Amino acid sequence: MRWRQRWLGWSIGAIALGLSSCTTAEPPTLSDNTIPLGAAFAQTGNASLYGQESAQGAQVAVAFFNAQGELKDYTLRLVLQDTGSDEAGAVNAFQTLINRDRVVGIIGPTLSQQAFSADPIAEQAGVPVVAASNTARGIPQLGAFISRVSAGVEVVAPTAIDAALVINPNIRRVAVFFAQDDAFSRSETDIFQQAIRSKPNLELITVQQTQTTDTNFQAQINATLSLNPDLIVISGLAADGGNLIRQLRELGYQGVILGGNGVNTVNVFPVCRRLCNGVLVAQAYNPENPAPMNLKFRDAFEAQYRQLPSQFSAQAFTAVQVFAQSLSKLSQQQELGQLSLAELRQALNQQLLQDTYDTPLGELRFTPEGEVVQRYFYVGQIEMSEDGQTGQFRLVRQVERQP
Ligand code: 1QQ
Repeated sequence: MRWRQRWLGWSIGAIALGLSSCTTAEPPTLSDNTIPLGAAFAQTGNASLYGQESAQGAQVAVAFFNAQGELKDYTLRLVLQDTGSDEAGAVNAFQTLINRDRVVGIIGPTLSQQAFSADPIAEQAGVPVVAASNTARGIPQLGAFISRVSAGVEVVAPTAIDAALVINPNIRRVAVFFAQDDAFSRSETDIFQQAIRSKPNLELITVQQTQTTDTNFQAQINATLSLNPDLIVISGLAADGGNLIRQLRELGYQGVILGGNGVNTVNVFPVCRRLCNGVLVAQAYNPENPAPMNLKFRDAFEAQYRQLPSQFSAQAFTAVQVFAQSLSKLSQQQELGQLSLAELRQALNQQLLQDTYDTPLGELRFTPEGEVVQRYFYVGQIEMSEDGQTGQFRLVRQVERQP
């Protein structure tokens, strides 16, 4: 009797062990021949002014590459998680995508300020991240799994200072504003300030600090206008940047205004309206780029949204393209579903860093570190309608970067 009980106990224990090893076993890497690709973009808060444009570009891309049969037996599925506009939201979105949604890679997050917190989590987990809107210095250097298709401030910003001088060769006195609570803005202002100092004819007359949460800039503007600037250079995000532009004009400034990547969205138009008119903006995308993939992208985007795509949509499309084409190449070498998820993520990261891509941004490739190598950059100028209700970026300059 006693033995029998003991045997029963052992068997139950063995069954329990068996069951528990069943429940902890890895689920299949890909179910239903669907490949989940993560997108971590701000859909709420201040940064959603960029994140919504990014999400639109990524959605258009997934539909486009699926329709094209890029992945043959597989379908790409975009899993979008809202990062909100702060670091904690981005960390959460990354954790959910990595552990619950079991994505093969992540596009995002929206802000560089978020990337410095969230990217180390993906790096630790061995999940490839392709940033589509992070332009601060140091993003690709966050790890072997981190790369970007959004060209950095060091290549985009100096072009814009040159353009301002072409438009008005009489510029001498330059004032700089930057949002000191944002990693991208701090990084971009460093580059702008270096570019200004490198021009013998320019004098940097003041550097004013703001916050991305500020709505009133009167004190800094009054201090600046008393110094008679010919050019004001702004590094901030869309809402604060747009308000600053509006208040500069309202307080009587008539000189040239140059904005960085933070004001590179049509979503600043409702903030400064007619007063956005004439602002110069450094850009990494030109909707008129004749690259074949840009024509396809524009068609697909316009069919869905009835407007021209912005840089943030184009860069998000490009990030999806990088993943889709790399997965396609990998699947020609091996059966993707037979790899463990960790192996697939690792192989995908290696593959994507090797290829060259014909994208809406033109031809792209990566350095071994994951920094994007892109050939053309642009300076746009905001052109608003008389009533200030609609606007566009008009191309004023294209610059080819020496390889
Ligand atoms: C960054 C940026 C922002 C202005 C747009 C998302 O470039 O945070 O890196």
